[in-house]
Amino acid sequence: MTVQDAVSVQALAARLGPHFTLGVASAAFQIEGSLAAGGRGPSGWDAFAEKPGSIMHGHSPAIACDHYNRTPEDVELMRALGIDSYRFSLSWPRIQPDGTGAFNGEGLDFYDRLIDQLLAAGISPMATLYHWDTPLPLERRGGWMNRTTAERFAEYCAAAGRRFGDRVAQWVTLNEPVSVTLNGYALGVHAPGRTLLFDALPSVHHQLLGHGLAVQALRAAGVKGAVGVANLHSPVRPATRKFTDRLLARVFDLMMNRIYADPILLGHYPKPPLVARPWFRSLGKIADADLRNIHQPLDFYGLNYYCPVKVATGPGTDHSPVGTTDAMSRLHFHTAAFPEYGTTGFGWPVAPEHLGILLRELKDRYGEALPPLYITESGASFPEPDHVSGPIADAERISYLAAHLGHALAATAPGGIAADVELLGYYVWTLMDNFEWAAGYSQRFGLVHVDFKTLERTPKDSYYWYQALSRARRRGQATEPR
Ligand code: IFM
Repeated sequence: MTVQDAVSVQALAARLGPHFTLGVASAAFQIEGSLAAGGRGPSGWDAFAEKPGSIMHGHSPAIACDHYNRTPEDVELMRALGIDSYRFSLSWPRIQPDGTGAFNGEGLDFYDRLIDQLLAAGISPMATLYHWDTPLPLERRGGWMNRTTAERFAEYCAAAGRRFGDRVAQWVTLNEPVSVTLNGYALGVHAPGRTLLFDALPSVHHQLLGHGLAVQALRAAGVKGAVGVANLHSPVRPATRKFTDRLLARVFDLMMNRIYADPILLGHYPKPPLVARPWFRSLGKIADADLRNIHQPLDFYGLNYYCPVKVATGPGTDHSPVGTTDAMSRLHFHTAAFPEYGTTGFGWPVAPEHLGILLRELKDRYGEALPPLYITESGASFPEPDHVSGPIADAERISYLAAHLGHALAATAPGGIAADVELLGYYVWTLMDNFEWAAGYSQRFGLVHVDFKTLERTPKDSYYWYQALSRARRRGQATEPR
């Protein structure tokens, strides 16, 4: 760690309240491997990943980080890291292989062990119920395009609540429904690989309904923990002041952010600008009863933030290494670069100040309806070698994390631009390098390097930086006058 990093650690630690949660986040499909072991059923992602050309370099998720077999080692890495909380996801097809009917004892046992190991290590479990691995039999029946998936999801959540509800501190129903709809059903770059464009909108409504039914199912199961959701929010900016750029930016903001947050927090869908209404036709007429189900009181709101998005008129290319699809070229708009910012390995702009601005925007939009908030994901990939013989000097990641956490704290501190937002914690995406969906193993987001040949874990400098932050905070608390 450089002198500068050590200074940033002390400065940041001094600004963390005594109850502020520091955590790391992950997802089952990205780390577990053992896809056919322990009675797990296949998911839509298993099938998608087998299709030639769907995953960069033909990488396979079959082993990933082998976390299923290396859980104690990974929990020990987290204990030594000094985090308060670990956000992981339960794999639906590991718990209920067909997505309906019988539950899989071995799958339930696996998560029992994980949760117990976390608690023994002094780490509080935050469990996400859905991080994109829909059981394949349900995906074959239309997945989230089929309304009954929402009901199946709530049944599985009830079972998870009954089994783990005595020990899980926070429950996240869905992770980033926007990524599922946009990448999976609209553009086809993620599972299930459908290219429905605006006709994918029913998958929004059914996921939201699944969320609302799951919240009720968890509470009916008597879970002790807090219940929330994790939405990806990307502040949207028009490429120019031109009327069409501004109009399309409004439409994109609606598709990216508001169509998920508004029904959950306000109980209604946002109204598209008049000229764009035909694009939203496939959402259909929404029953009031559905909106009531979706609009459940939440204990917290999970915010995943990576970068802002710039929108420009006309079809074009996107800026991720996953590439452009034919579907994108049929749209009336495209995302454009932010030349003023540096970029991550994914080509995403590094714009930490937008996190503060976003927190302000959320409070302006939702006011009292915005629950206390966790940043449930924040992190960056940078090009790093596949094989290492010692810690990686990942200064860019340290400065990314320090800047994002710093901006979030500054914005929510007294006198900050979002001082009225109650910020409860920050989860780094992610503990260790893992299977980054369609980008395979090409994007390394971890605090810990994983050699995907040997599966050896090597903490990076950023791991030691986050560890120092956690320790400095604890030291500060110990000397704080009561
Ligand atoms: O890896 C993903 C994660 O699964 C969901 N949020 C964004 C991350 C980085 O792309």
